[in-house]
Amino acid sequence: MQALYQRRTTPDRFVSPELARRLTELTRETGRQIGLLIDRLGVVDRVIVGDAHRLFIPDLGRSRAGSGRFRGLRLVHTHLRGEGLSRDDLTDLALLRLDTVVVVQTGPGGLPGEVEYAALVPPGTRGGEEGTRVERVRTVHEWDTDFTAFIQELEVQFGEAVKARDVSGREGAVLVSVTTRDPKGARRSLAELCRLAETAGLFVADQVLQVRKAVDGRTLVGEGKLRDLVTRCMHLGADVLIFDQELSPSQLRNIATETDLKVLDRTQLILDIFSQRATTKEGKLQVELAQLRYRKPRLNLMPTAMSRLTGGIGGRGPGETKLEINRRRSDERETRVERQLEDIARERTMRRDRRKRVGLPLVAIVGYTNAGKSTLLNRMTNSAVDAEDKLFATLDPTSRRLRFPEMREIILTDTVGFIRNLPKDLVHAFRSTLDEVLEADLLLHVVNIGEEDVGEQKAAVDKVLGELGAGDTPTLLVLNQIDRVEDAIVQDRVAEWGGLPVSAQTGAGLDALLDQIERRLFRERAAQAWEATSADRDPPHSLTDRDDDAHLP
Ligand SMILES: Nc1nc2c(ncn2[C@@H]2O[C@H](COP(=O)(O)OP(=O)(O)OP(=O)(O)O)[C@@H](O)[C@H]2O)c(=O)[nH]1
Ligand SMILES: [Mg+2]
Repeated sequence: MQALYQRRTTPDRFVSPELARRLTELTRETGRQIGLLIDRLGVVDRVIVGDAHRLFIPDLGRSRAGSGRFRGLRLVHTHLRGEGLSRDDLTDLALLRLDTVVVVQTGPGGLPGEVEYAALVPPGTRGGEEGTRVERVRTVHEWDTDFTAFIQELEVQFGEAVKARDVSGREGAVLVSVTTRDPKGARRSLAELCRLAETAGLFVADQVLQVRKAVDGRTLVGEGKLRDLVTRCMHLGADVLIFDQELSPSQLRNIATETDLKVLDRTQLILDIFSQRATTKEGKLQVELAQLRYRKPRLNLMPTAMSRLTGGIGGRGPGETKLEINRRRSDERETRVERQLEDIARERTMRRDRRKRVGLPLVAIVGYTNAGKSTLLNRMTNSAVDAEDKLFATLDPTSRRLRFPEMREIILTDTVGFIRNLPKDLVHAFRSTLDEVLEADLLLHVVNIGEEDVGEQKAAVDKVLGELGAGDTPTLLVLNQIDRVEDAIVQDRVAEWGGLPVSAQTGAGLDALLDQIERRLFRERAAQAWEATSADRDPPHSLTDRDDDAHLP
């Protein structure tokens, strides 16, 4: 067996007849399958001895030879009982991206018999089923296909298929969602994941939704699906696999190790977007804190899976975070970032207290990402805050004064958008920013009624508000983007939820909204104050009578 390492085959044969014969002889002697991994030069890279039924390929490490999508290794192995290429063979072919898998039957007297081989082929190839083509040859002696030409042609075909799909040069990703329940909800969530991926600068090559009876604890999707995903990624030139579900550290490691792809989950994707978006010092620190916390339980478990992430999607950090950092350094950094954030939060509190002393009511605009919060702030205060058709366009809160008649004023604050399944670490890290929401006297909850799943979006926002402890803050529901839908739909929504229909874009309905805000903040309060104070027999205290010259940052 050891001597097999010294053997080689000419590069232009899949396997030379002499080598094949040596393998079948040894198989006959030992009663075991024997396999060789052979590189492109025809040199034996590894000898693998299996049992009578199967062969276990050892971990080949993560380095892929050459620049192509193939590993640059082919597997040639023997079968004992006349069975053809097995499911395991095809799995190895796809998961390990082998150049080809060759099975040589051990014939009577230990002579090489019939040969079967399989290779991955680009989609749409004739005779290629599920992206794999299987061929049969009567004996190795008759087999004169030129291997070098064969693999070169395949690589060219793959290259062309990939180029035809992605002209943008962005990193390609395949999105995956696994659900045991309502596929409709999962589909919508997947569509949102698609927008998130594009926002992060990825090219979405494909989306896969799998409905299963139960999710696989080890790799979320089953073995067969995983193989299918790898083949798909290879076909599409995608290097990234993104799951809509949160992956446990061990699932992340298992999938990354088995597929040799960059693997992310929804949380990581959102973190990546935030780290690209963060511009202020506070924003950057908050994202870094969230990343540190997300990675902490994953640091020890997954040196390999994480090292795949250095650079590009999922590997970005706004601060000095490097993925290689060890746990101790990570803890130290976390403490330091927390302290810096506390300092900033203190300043923010002081600013807010000052505003409070001046007596200006705080109104915070909250809502699902891309609902139109910034557009509304701009429209109401005549400002030019960045408002775009992008998820998470706003990260840092912006405050503007808004003046009502009779010298009444408020501070209106635009905040970071929410999303369903908002990562817990992110909510915590953004705590000080979200304090704006907690301190508000009134919330404007903006929903986009043009969205099909506006109900779910609204519920997701209510849920986060509850978690933040702002569930009891007086709230005005703002049904935005009425210019995009039929009147009847607007009427239905109003009947169901109440709220004020507006269009932040056209300005329709804003007068009524302003009137409501004023009523809620001044008239109703004044009335309450009047009741309270008259009970105490004190003269009423006007809420509008404030020091307007007070300095506001
Ligand atoms: N047709 C229409 N489009 C609107 C309206 N309000 C906002 N938009 C558009 O919706 C997109 C998102 O608006 P933004 O104001 O950035 O939304 P946001 O809630 O601040 O989003 P994030 O900060 O990313 O969470 C932009 O392209 C706006 O032009 C509206 O009333 N009608
Ligand atoms: Mg915004």
